[in-house]
Amino acid sequence: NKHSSFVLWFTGLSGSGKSTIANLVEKELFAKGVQVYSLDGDNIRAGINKGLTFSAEDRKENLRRISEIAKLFVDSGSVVIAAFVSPLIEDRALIADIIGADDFVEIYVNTSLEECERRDVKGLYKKARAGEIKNFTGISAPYEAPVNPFLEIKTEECSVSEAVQDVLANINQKLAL
Ligand code: GGZ
Repeated sequence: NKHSSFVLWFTGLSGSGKSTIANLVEKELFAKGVQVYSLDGDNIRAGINKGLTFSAEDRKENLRRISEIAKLFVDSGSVVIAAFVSPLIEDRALIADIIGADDFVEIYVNTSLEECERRDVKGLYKKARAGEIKNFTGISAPYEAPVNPFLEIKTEECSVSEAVQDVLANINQKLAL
């Protein structure tokens, strides 16, 4: 099953739903016979990027390394799914530069801070508010929304499966060689 390769890059706040949507997109693509590989915080920050903090400098390095890895997978013919907060416009420009603008497909998972904090799936916002986590995106560190993403998903206005279908429908053309 031949298809073009590129990086689907999900950016958004902690708890915005990036991983949920990304994981389901991966599953759907795999079922279609697409060679797909996911990079996320769990396999990256626990491994190769162990030791990096959430300072602006370390986030940039985190994202730079991830981009280099993503590029290798693209070179090997995979569609790469990457779900990272990646909060700064400047850092996402670096990511696009490393991967190549044509292969960098930016998906903005737009969930309001209020909603992320209301969900607080991992209890991190509560800790951030209490000052137990510093440099927390949205609370004590910035999140800069993409200005012109390939796709924006407003999770407060659609279901998870609608979000997944939206992504799939929009990359269909890109998949064709
Ligand atoms: C933001 C943090 C922080 C701080 C820990 N700020 O919801 P999660 O838990 O699973 O996703 C967040 C994840 C963010 O890691 P990334 O590698 O995606 O960030 S970046 O792209 O900015 O480098 C959250 C958890 O790690 N987490 N501390 N201070 N998110």
